[in-house]
Amino acid sequence: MTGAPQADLVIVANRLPVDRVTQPDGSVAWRPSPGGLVTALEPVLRANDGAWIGWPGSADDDEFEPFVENGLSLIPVALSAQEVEEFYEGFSNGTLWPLYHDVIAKPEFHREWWDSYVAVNQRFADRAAQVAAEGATVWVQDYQLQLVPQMLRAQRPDLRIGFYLHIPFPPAELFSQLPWRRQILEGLLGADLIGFQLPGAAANFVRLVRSRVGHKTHRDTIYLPDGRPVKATAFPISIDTAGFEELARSDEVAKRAAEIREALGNPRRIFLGVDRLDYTKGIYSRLRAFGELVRDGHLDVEDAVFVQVATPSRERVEQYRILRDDIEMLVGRINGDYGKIGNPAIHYLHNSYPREEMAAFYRAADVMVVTPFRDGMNLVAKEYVACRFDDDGALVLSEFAGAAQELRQAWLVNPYDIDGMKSALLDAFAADRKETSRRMRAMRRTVVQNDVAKWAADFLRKLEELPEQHDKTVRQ
Ligand code: GDG
Repeated sequence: MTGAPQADLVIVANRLPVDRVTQPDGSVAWRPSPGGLVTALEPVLRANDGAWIGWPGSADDDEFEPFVENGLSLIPVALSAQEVEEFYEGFSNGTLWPLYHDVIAKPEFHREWWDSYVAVNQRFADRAAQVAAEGATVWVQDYQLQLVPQMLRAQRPDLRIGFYLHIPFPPAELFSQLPWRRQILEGLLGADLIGFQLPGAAANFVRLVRSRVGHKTHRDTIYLPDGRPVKATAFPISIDTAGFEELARSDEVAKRAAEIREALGNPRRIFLGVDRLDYTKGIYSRLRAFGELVRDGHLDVEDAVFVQVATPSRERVEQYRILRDDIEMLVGRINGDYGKIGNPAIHYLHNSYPREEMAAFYRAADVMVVTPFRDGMNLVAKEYVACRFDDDGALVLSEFAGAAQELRQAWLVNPYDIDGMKSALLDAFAADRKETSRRMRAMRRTVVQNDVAKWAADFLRKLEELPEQHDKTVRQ
């Protein structure tokens, strides 16, 4: 393939870590879309002649040649408009996303979507096979690309292949609904190491492989008939803790946080929610709980405001449109019924913001409310903790977020229990500084010690440590 470098470390992800922007003069430029993953992987990619394969994010682009942006070697994979609809919005976000998140919304099963998923996974695998140097390490990311490990191994048995699932892996009772369950399990088994957020997800996977595919397993190891072992292990993801703290400590963010508090009328307590507008995140229920506290006189809109940042997401998928309407109707009702001039109960922002503004929100907020029905990890909870260098601030956290397994000192809630959420919100509202500090200090220790760089290093070390099996592999 023209222009493709040979890389010793290849990241394969649905999205490239850049967005394509068209300049006023019509020329194309790339704007970095920094996320935790790229921050964590940048140093290892640079140290290993690394490359990142992904979709640039707009449909029907011509196939771009590989390019170097900010020292990172980026390799675009193009999707047609139909593939965006069938592979991305369809199978990835209309089938797998709801199925893997406890069927909160009903997954749709369409054979054309599956066909598109197979075709796009094959394209990513082919590209990785061309780019990876002899004996290289390839790390495939997330639910959109679960067939890539097997497709890649079929072409390149010399590679070390890792896979990481950012979302939950469901129990057998749910996963088994999937008409293509066996193909997905076999797709993943092409990897040497499969990483999950939580031990329970890894256990779900191992159990399914044993019962559905019939391979022998022992603890976190699966033995394939050709003798190749596959490990399924938990690696809870994290954030760039030091980066967030540094941002939160800056004078600009301090000033902006004070401006936000002022603009909200300097209430006693600011509640904050920050989520992609997604039905897994429990936004509707949390706002309902808050609205009832105001209705019943437990909270007064002059003392307490709720700021909900709902970042636009998957807006062409119908369930997301319905959710947006429902939430906006609820916000309108609560503000209409209980707001006063200059004091709405809820400030609802359907928008996305720069990182600095997010840090200012985290600094300004007294009570962070994170109440997903199901979430692989939830980075927002960890980002809030990272920004609270003052050891203050309360976190209300769903026990169904992966983060709840580490952030035990949060006010843990069951998001299906509205009354339980109401009392947790009130407790967090009323908690004194001694109590919030005790809890926050403990959570900060966890997030400082376990950042995203450690997550990436742990995964890659484990992948490198696995015994060299490739030369023993009998190709069938
Ligand atoms: C998936 C899994 C898992 C949000 N709005 C803005 C903005 N954000 C940033 C947050 C945070 C990220 O987006 C969201 O991450 P989450 O972890 O909360 O949720 P998902 O998007 O569902 O992520 C999840 C994660 O993958 C990683 O493995 O934790 O369970 O579902 O970083 O800060 N960032 C900016 N402006 C916004 O308006 N700059």
